[in-house]
Amino acid sequence: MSSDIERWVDESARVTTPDRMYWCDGSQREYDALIASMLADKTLIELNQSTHPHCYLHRSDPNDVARTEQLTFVCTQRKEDAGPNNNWISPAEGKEKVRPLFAGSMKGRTMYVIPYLMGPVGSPYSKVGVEITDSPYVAANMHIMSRVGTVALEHYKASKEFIPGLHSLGDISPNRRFIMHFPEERLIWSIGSGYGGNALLGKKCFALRIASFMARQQGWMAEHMLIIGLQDPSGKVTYMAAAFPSASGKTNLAMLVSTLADQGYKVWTIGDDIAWMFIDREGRLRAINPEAGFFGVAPGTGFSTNPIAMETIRKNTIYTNVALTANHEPWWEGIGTEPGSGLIDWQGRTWGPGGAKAAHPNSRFTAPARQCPTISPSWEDPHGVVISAIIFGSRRSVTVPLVYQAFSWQHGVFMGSSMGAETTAAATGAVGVVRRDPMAMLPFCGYNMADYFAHWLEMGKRMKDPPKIFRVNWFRKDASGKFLWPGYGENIRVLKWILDRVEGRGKAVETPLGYMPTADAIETDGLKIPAGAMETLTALDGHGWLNGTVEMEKFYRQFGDRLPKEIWEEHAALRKRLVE
Ligand code: GTP
Ligand code: SPV
Ligand code: MN
Repeated sequence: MSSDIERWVDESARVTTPDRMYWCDGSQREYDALIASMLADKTLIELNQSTHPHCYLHRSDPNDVARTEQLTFVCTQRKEDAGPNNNWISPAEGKEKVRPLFAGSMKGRTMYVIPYLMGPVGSPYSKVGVEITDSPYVAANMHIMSRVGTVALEHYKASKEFIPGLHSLGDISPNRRFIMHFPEERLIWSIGSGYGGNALLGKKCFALRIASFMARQQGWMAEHMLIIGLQDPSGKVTYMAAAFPSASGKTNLAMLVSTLADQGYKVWTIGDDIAWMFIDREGRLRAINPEAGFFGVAPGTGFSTNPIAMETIRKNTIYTNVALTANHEPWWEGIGTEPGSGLIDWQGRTWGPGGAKAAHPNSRFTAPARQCPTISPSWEDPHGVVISAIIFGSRRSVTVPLVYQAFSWQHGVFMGSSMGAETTAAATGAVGVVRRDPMAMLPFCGYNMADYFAHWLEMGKRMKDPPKIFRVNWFRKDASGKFLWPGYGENIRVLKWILDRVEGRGKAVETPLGYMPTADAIETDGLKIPAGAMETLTALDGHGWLNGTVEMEKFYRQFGDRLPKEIWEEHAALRKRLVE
């Protein structure tokens, strides 16, 4: 055991004063013991073991059901380095503010020390974290989401580097909740929440906020992206990475069941939330999925929308804040079955039709990635996969067309940086409000986004043949609020066009926004879609876009002189193309 890790663990124990300390080894026996202890103290409810073997339900505190962006801080020495996109407080003040909350916070509890590896075993791209937590729920989730225990310590022996993350439930009060990042010393402190991205520190805190900071220093990328392999009729697989904001379709796209399967198009899953990407010796962009599991949105996941996810979460899955049927099976809105009578809602109350939602809109499942029927044979390849296309997508009921392609890497970076998105239930706060969410990283970029855009531009220059960049929008609505595009498995039609473009075949017209598919370029055979929908989905809303450029300008102005001039150039060029 390394003295560095031990020293930090001892120091943390002195502050938090747990009754017991337990070092996780990552074994199945350890996982089973964690589950047994949580069943005993009712942190978990056993689900129907014949329909859902080794599946459990956790109900979190009703005040603790989503990431809390307003309580999340990036503590750099200088405020400008955190940028206008982050809440900032100096490292010294941040620690002063939060340290008292950790004092004695683990009294009466067990401290779990969780060494974990982000990325495939044996990969030069993988990195080690150690999370200290007093939540057995977090420990069990980390078992699924990362590679815990001996594998991580083995990697540490070689790399000599680990990212420490101290987590305590505290008293789960939003008034005493802080998710603190100290990127300059690569440290995470999180207190007062047991939920997902607030508490599973390997995920958003390390693999995105701290990792994005490291990635800029070291010349790689840490992105809020799914990774898929698209297999064509010849059997060739082309890899793509796609950034969508939280609760906007990454897991679904990552597990897409192709409606063009009879033509030979199929999607392989590599990751559903985070991509770490590196330039290899040949100048290509390679991606790994640092995670080992899926922490996916339950509502809307159903047998018709995402059968692959449904298959993945049939066993060995922890459900959080879903509803419970009389038969002790998990249930949520959009699962595709009737709940029957005697449904219990996510807060443990009897539910009646017409009432509030039975499952929390941000209820989730935690499931091992290896259980996914479409998991790619390359998903744990230590060298990662070569990325040929990067896709940006978000929820936009109006204005943004179904798909278009950037003219160049630089134009693509501008496209990603200017992306607007309607907010979702994955974070607390209003839902459905349009905000700028560059590269779907607004809540996750551990430094000034002006520098992040500059880093993207720089990465493009270092690649030999950078991936082609695309924008998609599955979420256009008609006047009555219905989705115009069927989405889900039908998104394969858009991926096919993207593949065609990557291979230089796809037909496109040049528009002010970028290259858009010609009327016949997207396969519509067998597609059920309202009359005129395709026209709306591929039309150019010049007026809407001009208004959009005003919003973009407001957003960009916050960065002052730090914004790369290329972004302003692209912004001006878009305006010019729109008014011509
Ligand atoms: P995070 O885990 O929060 O990062 O979310 P995500 O980006 O992985 O989103 P996910 O795939 O879980 O989808 C979130 C919600 O969007 C679910 O309710 C889905 O049913 C819905 N959704 C996903 N894809 C589509 C689509 O193509 N069309 C429509 N209309 N809804 C979709
Ligand atoms: C997201 O909100 O983007 C998620 C869920 O993937 S969480 O782990 O809570 O961040
Ligand atoms: Mn996410």
